[in-house]
Amino acid sequence: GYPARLNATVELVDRHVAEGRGERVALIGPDVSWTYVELARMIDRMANVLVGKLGLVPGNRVLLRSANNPTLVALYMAVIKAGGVVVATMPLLRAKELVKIIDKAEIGLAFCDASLIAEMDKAAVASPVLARVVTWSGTADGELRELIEDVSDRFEAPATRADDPCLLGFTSGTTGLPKATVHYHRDLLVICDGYAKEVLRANADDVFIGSPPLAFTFGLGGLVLFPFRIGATAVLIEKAAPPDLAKAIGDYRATVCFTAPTAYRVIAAKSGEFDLSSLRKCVSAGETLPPPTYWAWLEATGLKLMDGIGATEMLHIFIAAREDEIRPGATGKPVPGYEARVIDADGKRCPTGTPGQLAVRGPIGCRYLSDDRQTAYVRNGWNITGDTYVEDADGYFWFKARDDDMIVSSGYNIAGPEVEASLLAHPAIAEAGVVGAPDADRGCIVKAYVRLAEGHTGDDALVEALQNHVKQDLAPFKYPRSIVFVEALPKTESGKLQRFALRQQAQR
Ligand code: 3SK
Repeated sequence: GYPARLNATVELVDRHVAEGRGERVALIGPDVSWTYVELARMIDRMANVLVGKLGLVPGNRVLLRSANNPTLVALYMAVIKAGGVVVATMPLLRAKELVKIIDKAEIGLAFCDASLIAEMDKAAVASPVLARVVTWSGTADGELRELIEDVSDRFEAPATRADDPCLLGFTSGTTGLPKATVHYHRDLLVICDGYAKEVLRANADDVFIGSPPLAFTFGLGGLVLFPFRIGATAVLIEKAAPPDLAKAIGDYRATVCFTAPTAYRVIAAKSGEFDLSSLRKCVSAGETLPPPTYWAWLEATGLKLMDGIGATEMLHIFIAAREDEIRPGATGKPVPGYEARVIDADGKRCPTGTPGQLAVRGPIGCRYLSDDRQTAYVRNGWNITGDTYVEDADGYFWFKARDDDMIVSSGYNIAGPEVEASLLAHPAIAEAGVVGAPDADRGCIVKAYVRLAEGHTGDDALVEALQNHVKQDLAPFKYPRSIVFVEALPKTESGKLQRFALRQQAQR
C-alpha cells in the first residue's frame, strides 16, 4: 500500500536526492545531461513558475506539447509536483485535434515547444478557455527559460493525496471523439512496482531508451517512470524513427529499449549497421508482436523480445511475460496484481482454447472523464479492452485480434493480425496490414497491403507465392485473396498500424 499523502514527483525524483543518490545521472538529451539533483532543482524552479507566476492551483490541468526531450520531462514532473494534472499531447496533432482536448479537459494553461507553435496558436484562437501558452526551445531558450531565471530552485509540494488525479491520458477512440482517462499519483507508482519491478526487472545501472511519445503512456512508463523509480538513467531522443533509435542505442550505450514491433523488425533487418551490443532488455508493445519479429530480433541480438499488452485506460502493461517465461506468439500472463480472463458475449468465462473478449481487473482500472463510454469499457468490475484473446491450459494469453480487426469471410472468422504475422514470415515482406474488403460473394475477403523488403518486386508471381505461403502456413481459407503492394503503411504517431485507414481504402 501507499501512504494517503503522496506526490508522485517527490517519490520518483526527490527521494533519490534525499537518500543520497542525487549524483546519479537521471536524464540525458541531445544537449543536456542532468543528475537527479539537477533534475530536482529544475523541476522545483518550474513548479515555482507554475504556482508563483502562472497562478496554478492544485487540480488545474496543464497541456504539454513537445517531442520527447528533457524539458518536457521536467515540466511533466513539475506540474505533478505542484498538484496540477498533466495533459501531454502527441506532437503531430493538428489544431482541430488539440481543440477537442483543450475543450474536454478545460485547459487554461499550455506549454509548447517553439517548433510546434503554429497549430497550438490556431487551437488557442479556437478555444477561448486556453488563457496562456508558454513556449520553450531546447533546454536553454524561449519564454520558459526567462520565466525560470529569477525563481527559487526549492519548491515545497502541496499535500497531494495518493488518489488525487495527476494525469489525463487521452485516447483517440474510433469515432474521433477523444476519451480522457484519469490517473492518480498512486497509479504512477503502481506500474513501476508492478510491471517494471516484477516483469521487466531492470536495475539502477540501466539506461532506458525508446521511441513512444510521452503522451502515449507506454512511453511515459518505459522512458521516464520506470527508470526514475529505481534511480536509473533515461535517454530522451526527439527523432525516434528506427534508424535514429538504433543509432542512439549505440551512442548512449542504452540497455533497456521500449518500442513497437515494427521498429524491432526494421532494426533487426539492418542490425549489422548498428551497435546494439549494450542492450539487455527489449520491450515490445503497442501492437501485437508477430512471431517472425520475435525470431528476427533473437537472431540479430540474442535477446528475447518481451511482448506486452497495455492500455491507456489501465496506464500501462497488464499482461506480459518475464524473459524466462516467454512463449513466442503468446502475450504472456497477467502482471502480478492483475487478473485476466476470456469471456463470451454473456460475460461468462470461455473454456481454455476458445476465443472471446479479454477482461482484466487489478490495481488500475478505467476512469474516463465524464464519458458515457465508461459503461462499455467497465462491466461488472472488469475492464473490457476490446481485444479477442484465447487463454491456454497453462494460463498464457494469446492475442487473436482487436475486436474490430476480425474479418468475417464466408462465415469464417479470420484475425487480420494472424495473416499479417504469416506474411511477415515471408522474406519478401517488410510490413503488412490485413483488413476485410467488401465482396459480393463472400461478404468480405481478406485483403493485404504489403511493403516489400529491399530487392523484391511486386508482381503477379509474388502475389501467387505469398498466397501459397499463407495457405501452407494457416488454414487455407485465411489466405489474402487480394494483395496490394504499397510504399508505406498508415501508422499512428506511436507506431501502431492504422487498420481503420486500410479498411477505408479497402471499401473503395
Ligand atoms: O499496449 C498498448 O497499446 C499500451 C497502451 C498504453 C500503455 C501501455 C501499452 C503497452
